[in-house]
Amino acid sequence: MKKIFLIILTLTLMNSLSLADKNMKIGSKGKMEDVTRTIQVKMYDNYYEPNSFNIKKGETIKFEVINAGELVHEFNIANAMMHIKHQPEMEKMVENEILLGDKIDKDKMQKMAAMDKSMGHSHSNSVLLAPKEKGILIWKFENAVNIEVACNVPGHYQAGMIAAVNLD
Ligand SMILES: [Cu+2]
Repeated sequence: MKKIFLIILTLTLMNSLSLADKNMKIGSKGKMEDVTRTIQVKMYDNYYEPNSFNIKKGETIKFEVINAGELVHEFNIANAMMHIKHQPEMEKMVENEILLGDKIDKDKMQKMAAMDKSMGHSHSNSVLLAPKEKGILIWKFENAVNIEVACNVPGHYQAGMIAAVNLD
């Protein structure tokens, strides 16, 4: 009897976990004409300035991101689970010498991306910048829950390169 109860409990837990996974919303790529606010962000080694964002649900924000550090950094909007899942892809970019400490080999990136799409690092929720580079990310925060801005360059997330996103 106890065993059956445990099996049911386990199945219920597994089911709610997979549901949670499906319901994890992060918002979506925004359109320029819907932008309600522009936020300037500076990336340093290894932190963001500002290091938290207060955003109203449904807002479309244009992030103007500049890498003011000496290392390559990423500005990625996702939930913690997605950040963790994205990290092996970044490690692979390091292994293939696309992603170097202080630069991105864009020629190699293009060549490798022709064979393996993930090596192109084209994600609508992320910008990857070499030192002194600038990038823009327009994001619509509709349905976004439990998200954070983070850098998935190997070691950076672990070093705390995470900015909180407070939604209300
Ligand atoms: Cu970084």
